[in-house]
Amino acid sequence: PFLDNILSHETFRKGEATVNFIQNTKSLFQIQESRNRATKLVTFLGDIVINGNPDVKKMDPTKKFVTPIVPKFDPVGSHPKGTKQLLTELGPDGFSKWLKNEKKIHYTDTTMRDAHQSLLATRMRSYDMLKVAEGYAKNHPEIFSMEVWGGATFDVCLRFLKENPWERLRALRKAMPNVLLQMLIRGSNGVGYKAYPDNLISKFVEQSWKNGVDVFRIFDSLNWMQSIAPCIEQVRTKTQGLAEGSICYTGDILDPKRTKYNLKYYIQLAKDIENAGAHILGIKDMAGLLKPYAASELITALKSEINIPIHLHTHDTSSVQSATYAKAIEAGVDVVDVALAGLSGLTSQPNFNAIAEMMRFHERENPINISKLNEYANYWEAVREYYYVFESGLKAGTGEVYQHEIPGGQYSNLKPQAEGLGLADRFHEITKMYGEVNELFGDLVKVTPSSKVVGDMAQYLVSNNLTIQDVKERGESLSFPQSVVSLFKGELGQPEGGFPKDLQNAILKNQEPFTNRPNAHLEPVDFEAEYDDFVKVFKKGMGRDLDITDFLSYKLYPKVFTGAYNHHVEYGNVMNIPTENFFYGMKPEEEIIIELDRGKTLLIELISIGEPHENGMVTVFFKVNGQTRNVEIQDKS
Ligand code: 3PY
Ligand code: ZN
Repeated sequence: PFLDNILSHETFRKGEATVNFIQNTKSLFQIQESRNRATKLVTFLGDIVINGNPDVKKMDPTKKFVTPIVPKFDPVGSHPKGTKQLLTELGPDGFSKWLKNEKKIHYTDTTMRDAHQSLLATRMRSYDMLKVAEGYAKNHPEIFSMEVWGGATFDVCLRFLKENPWERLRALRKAMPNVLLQMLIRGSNGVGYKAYPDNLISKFVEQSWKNGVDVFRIFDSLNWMQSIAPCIEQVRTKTQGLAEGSICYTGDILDPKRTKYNLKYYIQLAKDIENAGAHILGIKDMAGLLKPYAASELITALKSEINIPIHLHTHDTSSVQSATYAKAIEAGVDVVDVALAGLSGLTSQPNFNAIAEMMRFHERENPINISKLNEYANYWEAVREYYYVFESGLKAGTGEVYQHEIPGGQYSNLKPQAEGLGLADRFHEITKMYGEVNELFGDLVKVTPSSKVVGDMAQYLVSNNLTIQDVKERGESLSFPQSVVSLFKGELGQPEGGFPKDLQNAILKNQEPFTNRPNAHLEPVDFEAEYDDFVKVFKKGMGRDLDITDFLSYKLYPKVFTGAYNHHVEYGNVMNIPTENFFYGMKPEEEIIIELDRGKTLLIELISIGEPHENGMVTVFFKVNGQTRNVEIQDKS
């Protein structure tokens, strides 16, 4: 094994080992640990070969993949200076002023967060991001920010991908030290679906900054300032990053009949956000409802009413959102969110490559190397195929979005959820019901987590063959989904105009709602005592020291964290397994390379699969760095 460690070491393989190579390379001596890690990984692969990945419900055995081509970059030279260095130089307030004075249009690239959240049910693995992160940051230092973290990615990393989201963040930070890294945070709901204690969110913000986040896009799912303002304050006091307080856009300001969310409402909210100390105003059009001419009005009005730069986010569900960007850019918006072509459009963001082309020769052009940008788009197009089982099936833009108002990030999740409930062929009934439930609830802002509640209610009604009329007539006798009860109790905060009273009484039965901050009802976390207990319980199986970020994952998602931990104990760190093999296993005689640590790789070959034994166990034969390694796998079929 010692020789094996030497022979497989990158330095040795490249012929770069000098006299002191053995003496200076500690990892060569970690024989037992490497062996254990290798055994765990082949056990994982063996399990996928025999039982499949539990996250993959239905696959196409004839599916073929092409190898994604990583665009060329200089691996040795340093990263050109970018917005990250500018933030360090100017500080957050100075940076905000600089951005406001910029004439050029700026771009946030959402490929590594919202794009795959909205097209592929958030399943993009770090492996595929890290292959291109360094090169992308070196080739495109003019990008304003990379949205890489937060939203649903935190939960999905742990729950389905069995990755540590903090490890992803740190790795991306290292690969992209020159551009701002951005995250999405749901105000008091953090990266979860409910309110958390203030001191937990505060610690989470601080650690997010320490581990790599620069731009915090902060929103509340009901546009409630009492959830947005404390989070802006936490970013201002605990970090040197940028607080991007955000309006969630819903409805249609051009429709004279929809008076609740009108231009006046948004201007007031923007002023409140500016007054709360935001460095940037975000406009988060999560469902893609901001039509081009509405964008002209909204951005023009906001530009004259507030003094901080404006950052616009949309989803192209209807397919007209590039026109929205054109109008917003004319009206003076400072930054727009785009996704690389291969992962753009429909429920994702508008196409970066096409928008960059659209802006060529315009007075606000921000020159970008478009041919290189196209190479990256092609990379993502090929990578996307690995995730075909998570596609939502939407093939063309839909005008129905203006009726149901489903956020892009929810749309791609609603379909598998409906399938899980046996309602696949009633999907359009669900989307229609979603719009009707929204009306019943008094026209809410719908974005995580309020959107999930509306979705839960729509699915509940459709699956029980109930109508809105049934709820109105005999709501008292129905037992509503837990998330609906919690919303009407005030656990996600207060909506504009309050909840419809009769409905609230019918849903809550005898429970009393509250109208102050949900956090006021939550005990603060006792970090000192709880952290020590956490370490005692979880340290043993991790094979590394635990830190505060692990504890935060645990506090935000106790069950999900525990599941990921158990997976880690059994299979080790699966982050570096190639995506094709992670989801679909290996074929006999296939050889793959997995990097354990920098410079330490495993060459794994699947030799053959044995016949099942009587006890249901199957022997899977592998070769690891040339040596035979067999694992016994329980056949769960
Ligand atoms: C999230 O909260 O995850 C969103 O992307 C909302 O649009
Ligand atoms: Zn979004």
